[in-house]
Amino acid sequence: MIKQDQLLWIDGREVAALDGGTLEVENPATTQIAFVVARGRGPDIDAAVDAARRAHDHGPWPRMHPRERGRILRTAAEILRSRKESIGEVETACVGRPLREMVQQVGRAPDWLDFFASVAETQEDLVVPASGELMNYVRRVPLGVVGAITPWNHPLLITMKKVAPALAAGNTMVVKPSEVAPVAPLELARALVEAGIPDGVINVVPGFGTDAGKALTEHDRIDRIDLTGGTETGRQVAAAAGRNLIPVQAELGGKAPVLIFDDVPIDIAVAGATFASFVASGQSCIAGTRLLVHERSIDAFVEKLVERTQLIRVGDPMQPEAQMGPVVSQRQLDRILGLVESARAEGARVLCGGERLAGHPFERGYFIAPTVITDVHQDMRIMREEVFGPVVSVQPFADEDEAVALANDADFGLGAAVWTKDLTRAHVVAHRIRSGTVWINDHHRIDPASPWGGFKDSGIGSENGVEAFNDYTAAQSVLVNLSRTPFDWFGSSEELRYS
Ligand code: TXE
Repeated sequence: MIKQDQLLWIDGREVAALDGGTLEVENPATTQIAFVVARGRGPDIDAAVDAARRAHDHGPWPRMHPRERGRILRTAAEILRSRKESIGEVETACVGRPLREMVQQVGRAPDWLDFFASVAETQEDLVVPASGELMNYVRRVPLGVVGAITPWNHPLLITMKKVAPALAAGNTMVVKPSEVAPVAPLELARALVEAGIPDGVINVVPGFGTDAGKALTEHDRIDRIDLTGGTETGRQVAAAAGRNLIPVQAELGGKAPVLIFDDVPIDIAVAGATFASFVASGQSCIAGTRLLVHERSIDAFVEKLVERTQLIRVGDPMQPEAQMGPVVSQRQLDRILGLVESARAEGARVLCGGERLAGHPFERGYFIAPTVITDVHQDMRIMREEVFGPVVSVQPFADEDEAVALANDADFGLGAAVWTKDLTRAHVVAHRIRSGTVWINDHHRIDPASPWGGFKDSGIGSENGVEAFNDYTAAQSVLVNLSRTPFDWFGSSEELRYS
């Protein structure tokens, strides 16, 4: 049973905020308070950075053999797996996503610890062909203290995508999870501490972006900052990183196109589209929000899509039959419905949904009926801005070139999907789309081995995979003089000087 009152994790123990402050986490399905969590501010971030700094500069973690680090990370993975039901309930209580999906996602997240433990254990350093009588070997050393700022939409998984590679590479960390859903990241810290991670290696300080987030981002004693969040937050975090001359990795907003060619049977296309669009009430940076459908099949597609969308069972996310829960907050609800209203005002047609659900069991909670919009054009706000809700638009295209042009006509470039039976077209179109990930006849799939990052305004750098692990290290070049001839640069003998 996970406690309803949660503290900060700093230097290997649970502590209250220095000023005793707390924040309340609301259950979006009931609008009741699910958790009261210690609220960190600048001084708590300072304490966490101090602990992480000490653990990095003087502690055993960065110097530990990678297999020893790997053993601790794998133990934490097993602890988390054994708690997937209870942590899944925490996630549902904080974000409202159906329990059956959250338990599955929480059960998957520990794979990141196993994967990056393996990467660290099998990493080989390089010897490079420097000229002269030199041996030049290159060590990969941890960067130091990594700050991570994480969002509410997949609280444990997104935190894990940063924590697993950073720790495996020997860094220490301060994580500032979202004020909306900080509990599962705190449970991640607990599992790592129980697994035997040294004090100060992992510190988790919930708090608001404007104070704790800003304090971490602008801290002059961190060595890298990672963010998953909105694009505006990304600009602020990247600017602060620039001032401190530290690397930044940012995964930001998206507006994923889903290109559906007319060789795909309508039922399969509609099942793929609803999966792309409505999982997690569309609150995912890679949610398929722009359905681009060949003009020959669009009428049949839209008819079936609306029918299917209206059958999605929205309900109490704790109940196993619920397929969709609420959106996360009043703020998000207002924003989503505001964007739907703007689409109506600009001439779009809302074929289903587009409103808050009323009546039993929706008396409380931020439930929105899944929404399908047509008659859109590229200039509408609904087509340009990230909605982050259960809202999808449908647009026709006449041929491959038009489909690609529409897909690429966005400020974002995180995820995209292509649906076709034509093998060549699938690959060619995927290569023409400016986005970090493209699924063919699928959506949403993610793997610790699979690079994950955004082009354009969707971010900087990439998560997952061996390259992401390397980005948590710096190359240290060690050059060894193998010459037996003595030299004296400032000596009188030409021979000795330039040998
Ligand atoms: O995100 P924020 P919000 C998008 C999505 C959503 C919008 C707003 O479109 O509707 O962003 O969501 C911390 N310095 N995404 O308001 O504010 C904040 O405390 C340092 C896409 O929830 O960006 C939280 O921990 N930190 C996205 C984290 O940033 C700051 C996921 C994200 O919150 C800060 C979430 C600051 N100045 C939202 N301001 C995705 N890519 O999946 C905020 N934070």
